[in-house]
Amino acid sequence: MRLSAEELASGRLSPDTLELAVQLIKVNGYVLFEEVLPRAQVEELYDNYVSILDPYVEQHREEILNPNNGFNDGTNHVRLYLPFVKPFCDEAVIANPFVTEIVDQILGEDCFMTYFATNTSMPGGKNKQPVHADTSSRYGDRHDGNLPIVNLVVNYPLVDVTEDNGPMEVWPGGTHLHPDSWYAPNAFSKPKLAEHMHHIKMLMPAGSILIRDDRVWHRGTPNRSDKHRPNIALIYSANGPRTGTIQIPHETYDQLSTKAQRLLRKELIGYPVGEPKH
Ligand SMILES: O=C(O)CCC(=O)C(=O)O
Repeated sequence: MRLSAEELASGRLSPDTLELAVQLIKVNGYVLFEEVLPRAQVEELYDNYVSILDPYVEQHREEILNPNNGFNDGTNHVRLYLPFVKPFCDEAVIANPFVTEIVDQILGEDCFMTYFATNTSMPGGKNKQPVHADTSSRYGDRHDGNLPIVNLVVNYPLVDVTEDNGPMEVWPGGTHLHPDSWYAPNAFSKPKLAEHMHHIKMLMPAGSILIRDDRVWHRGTPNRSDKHRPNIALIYSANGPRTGTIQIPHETYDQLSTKAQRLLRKELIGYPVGEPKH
């Protein structure tokens, strides 16, 4: 959906949009707000990201494109954790008000931000990833009941995502609503089922915001263009036991908004910025 000019100008969702977005995530597994971040900001994010990604991939090519890992085998997909520095840790990315309004409603205002990374479909891939959910079950094979949403993944595409440059494919409408045991390793093969199920290509303009339940089945696809297709990937998680992983120097943390500080309160505050890693 597209946010109205008033919503974009005020940085607030109207009550109707907020309710619709929350219901769409609950029922369909995701909501997409098209083209929210300004182009200039997205281009700055893209240029800075590529200046980290390219040398990193050059140095770690063999580990990243490991043929024993189905997520990378011939897919030319890489997951890279981001250093907590500008422009990546901008408030519009980590505590975007359109996101936090929704996240707070679904996960509660005491939720955390727990993941600060990217997924990139690099040019030259040949294979699609196996269909998967981004979560494993909480209780393994022992729990056949449904659980509430615990994690929301937020993606910001840094280029226009088209048919050609490796759009994520998504199985909406119910793959996030299974009993907990369906996300455990012994569950019936998702790739086998998915072949016979309805799915969509997540085409979206640069700077869009995709918010999805981490249980929604999806997969990365090969990028047939000559330019990287990166998505920033953040995760917001409901309150619970948490050992932080994101390294944030004190000076950086002190300059964040109260909201961002609250979201990141369990992370590694006072640590030096982490190196990029896959
Ligand atoms: O950004 C994408 O294309 C999705 C990639 C993905 O699901 C993964 O690498 O696990």
